[in-house]
Amino acid sequence: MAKRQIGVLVMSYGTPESLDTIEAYYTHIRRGNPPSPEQLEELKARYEAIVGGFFPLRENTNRQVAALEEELNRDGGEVEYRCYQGLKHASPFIEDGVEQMVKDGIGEAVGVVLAPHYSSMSVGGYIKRAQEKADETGLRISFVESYHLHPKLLEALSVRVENALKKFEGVDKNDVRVIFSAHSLPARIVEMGDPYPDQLLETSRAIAEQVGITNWQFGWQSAGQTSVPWLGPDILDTLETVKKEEQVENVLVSPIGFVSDHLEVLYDLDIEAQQKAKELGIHLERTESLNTDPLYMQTLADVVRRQAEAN
Ligand code: FEC
Repeated sequence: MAKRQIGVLVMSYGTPESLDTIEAYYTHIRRGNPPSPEQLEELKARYEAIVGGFFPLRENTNRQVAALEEELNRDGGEVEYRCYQGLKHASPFIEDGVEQMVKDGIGEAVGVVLAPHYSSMSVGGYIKRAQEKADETGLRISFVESYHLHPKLLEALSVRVENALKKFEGVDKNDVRVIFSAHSLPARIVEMGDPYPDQLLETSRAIAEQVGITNWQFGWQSAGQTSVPWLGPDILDTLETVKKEEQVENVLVSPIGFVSDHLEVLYDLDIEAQQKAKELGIHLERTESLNTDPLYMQTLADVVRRQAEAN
């Protein structure tokens, strides 16, 4: 008997194909408004700085999607899961992923985003686009909205914090200020009652408990350059405050809002924040990204299976 087939739309941010396509990518992020020449140059310079024009997020997303498909089908059960990529700002776009499933004869699907915390401005946006395309094409789809307290995710993140704390040789773990971080969003999400800030704090608190640390705080990073206020304070200001007001000398940043090595980690933390820390005389380390950590793949597989069963 043929196995029941379930499509999995694995959604992720997307990255340019090459330095030449940064403008089109940036224009898409800005909802069709091209960036000014200065904005474009500034973004190109950031990509050039991380890896000389190689875009790590693309390869990392490919690997994550392949590893998730393997994990989902590992037990050889009655269901065959088929994973499709759907990117927010690059090809294959979210709509392309849905269309491809339908072309391949898939009738039911689950969508999941490679970002554990829900905001109407992040995950909510992915889901809206996928649902619209699914309605248009007749695909039955439901979504995992968040998985920020999944025990396996927490374990993977806690192990990373424990390992990175060992880099501060001779320093007691509670003398290292751990800053859990995530992408900032426009501050109006707070008035909208968006769960994003609370979910991030819940993840931070759970990791701190597992690792047994009390010296931690949360910090926002990578705010956009727009005229509206963004959630803050920004991590660069936080570094300055903790050094000047609390004489903190050792900081570990754990970017729990991201699951992969990409610009916001490799530039905003490893170059920009590191530079700031050097100026301030702070020893700064960062936890490793999840990428294809088996515990992360098991987290995703578990939430996808549960969603499929709930359908
Ligand atoms: O490595 C790469 O090529 C891509 C790295 C990347 C990730 C990422 C994740 C998130 N973003 C989120 C929100 C916003 C909002 C705006 C915005 C703008 C940018 C720009 C770049 C960029 N983001 Fe991003 N984001 C990444 C890259 N992001 C490049 C444009 C230049 C800049 O502002 O730095 C503002 C849009 C606007 O102008 O209106 C809002 C959120 C996440 C985490 C969740 C997720 O992955 O979806 C939230 C990775």
